[in-house]
Amino acid sequence: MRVINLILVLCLGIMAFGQVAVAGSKTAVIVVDVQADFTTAHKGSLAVEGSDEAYLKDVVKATGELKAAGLPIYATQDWHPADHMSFANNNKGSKPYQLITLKDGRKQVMWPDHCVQNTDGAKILLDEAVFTKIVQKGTDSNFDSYSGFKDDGGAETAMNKTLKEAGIETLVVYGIATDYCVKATVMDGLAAGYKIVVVQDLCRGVAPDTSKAAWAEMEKAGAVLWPSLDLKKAKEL
Ligand code: VGL
Ligand code: ZN
Repeated sequence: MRVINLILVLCLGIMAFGQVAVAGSKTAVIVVDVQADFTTAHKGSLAVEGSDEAYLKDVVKATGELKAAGLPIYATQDWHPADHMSFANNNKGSKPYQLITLKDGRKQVMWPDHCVQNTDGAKILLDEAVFTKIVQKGTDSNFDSYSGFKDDGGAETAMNKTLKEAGIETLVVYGIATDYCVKATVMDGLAAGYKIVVVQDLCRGVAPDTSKAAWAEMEKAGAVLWPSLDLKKAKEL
């Protein structure tokens, strides 16, 4: 073989390897439940401390930067029917934020009515054009679903199938609430085999003690906690 041909073959080989290397390291972002009812900025019914305009601005900015870096962006959306079992109003004698025991023995926190389907409170507070897909959860009146992957009855959302079909192996996760939906989504994502980075300053929690415990639980299960977004590192995941 002439030297020039050999060089050509080598170059093509290196280019092909480069393609494979890029395609093999697929990372996606999941923005968890950044919805009006969870924010103080929108006077939400279940407003989480510190979910003000400045927080939303940071989330929008970070999400835009990650998208510009080529990462597909997914969202979860809490999307309850009005008769949902997690609402204190639908459980006689219960009060919001109270922990009750259900008839089948499961524990369930009672919540104010929130994220009712097709209401302003359920709206995601980012331009929906940024998302490759929005995965709705908590749609079954009989089961809560903090996790974006499956509800408390074990029914899977579209999340795992969608990510698998897209060849996603690594997830960057942030949103609301640290101690409920962020934690549950991260734990189920790890169990499903994804490598997960959680960006702490882009998360807000319902309560400080449960949020602190949630960070420890996620880290123990294998999640990597980043205090803030490092765009350069995110591109290299
Ligand atoms: C959530 C409570 C009830 C959350 C959803 O997004 O963390 N918390 N439903
Ligand atoms: Zn909910």
